[in-house]
Amino acid sequence: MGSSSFFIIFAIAACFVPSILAIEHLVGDDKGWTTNFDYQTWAQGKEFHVGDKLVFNYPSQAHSVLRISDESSFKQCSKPDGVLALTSGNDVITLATPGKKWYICGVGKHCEAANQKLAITVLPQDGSASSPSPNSPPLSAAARASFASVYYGLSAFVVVFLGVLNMV
Ligand SMILES: [Cu+2]
Repeated sequence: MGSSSFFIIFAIAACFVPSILAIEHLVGDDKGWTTNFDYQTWAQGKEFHVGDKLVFNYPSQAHSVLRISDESSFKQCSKPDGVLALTSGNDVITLATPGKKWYICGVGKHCEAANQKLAITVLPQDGSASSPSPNSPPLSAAARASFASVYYGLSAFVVVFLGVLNMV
């Protein structure tokens, strides 16, 4: 019992390790997703990589998150038909592809009148070397790689440990 509960705890812990591979960017930090906040300044100096997550926090009903696919719609705050609105109040978007990404609030005139809009550029997963930034990134490519190897090392350990348990 003692060793199997240890194994379960260890396995659960190993499952959470991949979460440190990607960075979660809390949009607006403690202000969250709201009106009259300068999201362009917020995004400056941050590096967004494929695999990272954007977290939009706001009181549900008060705002929404619309993913906009082109810059002119973003500038005009136009809401193209068929765009999926996220409305949970804790919307997590995983950045799946590199390139420019645009997000606006779809409630009322929050985008037009209160600047509730965010544009970011997503870099490739290991792209920090190809686009050097004067600001040091929060987590370097080397650190990401070492986290990855630690994770795979732990996974291998779990597999071996499971095998030992089966033999007992
Ligand atoms: Cu809003």
